[in-house]
Amino acid sequence: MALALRPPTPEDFTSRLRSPAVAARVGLWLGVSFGICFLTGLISHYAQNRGQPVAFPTSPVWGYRVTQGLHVISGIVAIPLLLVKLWSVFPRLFDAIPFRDARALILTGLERASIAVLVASAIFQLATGLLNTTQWYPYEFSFRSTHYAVAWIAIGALIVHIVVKLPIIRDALGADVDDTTHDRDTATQPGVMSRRGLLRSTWAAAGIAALATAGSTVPLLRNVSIFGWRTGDGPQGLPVNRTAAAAQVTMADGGPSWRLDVIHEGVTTSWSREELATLPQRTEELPIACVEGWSANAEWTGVRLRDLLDQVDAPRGKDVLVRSLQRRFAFGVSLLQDNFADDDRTLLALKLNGEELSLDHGYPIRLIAPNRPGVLQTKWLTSVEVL
Ligand SMILES: Nc1nc2c(c(=O)[nH]1)N[C@H]1C(S)=C(S)[C@@H](COP(=O)(O)O)O[C@H]1N2
Ligand SMILES: [Mo]
Repeated sequence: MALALRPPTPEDFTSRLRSPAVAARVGLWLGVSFGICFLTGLISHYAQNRGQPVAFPTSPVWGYRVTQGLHVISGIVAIPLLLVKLWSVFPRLFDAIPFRDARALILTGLERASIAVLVASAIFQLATGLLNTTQWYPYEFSFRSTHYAVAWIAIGALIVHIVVKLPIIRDALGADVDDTTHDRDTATQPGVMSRRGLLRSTWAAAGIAALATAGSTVPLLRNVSIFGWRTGDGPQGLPVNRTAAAAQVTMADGGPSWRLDVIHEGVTTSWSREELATLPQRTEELPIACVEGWSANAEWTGVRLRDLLDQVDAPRGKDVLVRSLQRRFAFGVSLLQDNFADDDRTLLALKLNGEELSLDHGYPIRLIAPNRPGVLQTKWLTSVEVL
């Protein structure tokens, strides 16, 4: 056989597996996972933005945990689906380009451009999302704003794609999997397996991907999820996201001279840990639901933020800003919209699962509020300011 150094042509792809019948079926579930990712991503973005016109709700306490878990699981499921989808349509990349027909050339160009945007943005979202769960940021841009912006591009390109392909999608989904009506002319040979076999393997791959990772957020799957990035464990029964060492906070920072400054109308009152411990201590079961794709429940004990605000006569309905001792990285401050500040379950925690809070979990004191992204559950507090 002569070795021809030329790009492939449609004649090189003869397998019947690569068909609209397969692409439409895998594409349907890929579309569903992207839809879930998009909606849950919007919720996460809304929850993290400051000063929302309609406040993000504080109930149910597990709400954000569920939407964030769904976001990560549907993103993981989308990875094998996207790979099979791209494989099934790959030969189309080498279709002849109608250079002689100006109108056809423009249409082909537009179609290819829209597919290029779709494929690029889909791969970008899944890749950056996956890197985010490993907490590896090998790029300069801000993850959140970029992942959010590209999400709109991806979902827009996806809608265009579905609208353009709707007739074929309808036909393909309405007919038997082995129907060949819309096959490419050169797809004439049986593949290495049946189309049904390929689909079954695809669903299995997606299911395994979900099971192997979902334990990071679904307690029942903790032992099954061999590739989970976080188990439910860690010091005091809860994983640590950023350690005190990484944030450059030491035990000395929270030593005897540590005070929590409570600032209201320009007046600062300072509270030692002992003084805070004399206020009524409340216990709440609340999750940490990390935007980086893990979550876990814990039992927190400490001072109700509202009780402390009452001590300085701060009225209800005010936003509150909390600041951390930490020297490096963002997340050192977070804003509680008034409904979070006034919620009875919002605590300044001194204890975790019955033990004195460890340094990595935010000693001397940390914020914990219901239905709140983990990234806003600020550790190592130094001040609480009524705005
Ligand atoms: N000051 C400060 N607080 C912080 C962080 C941080 O980097 N600095 N990380 C946040 C993130 S991303 C999460 S998920 C939770 C995790 O809390 P844990 O480490 O106690 O589990 O803390 C939050 N509080
Ligand atoms: Mo987080």
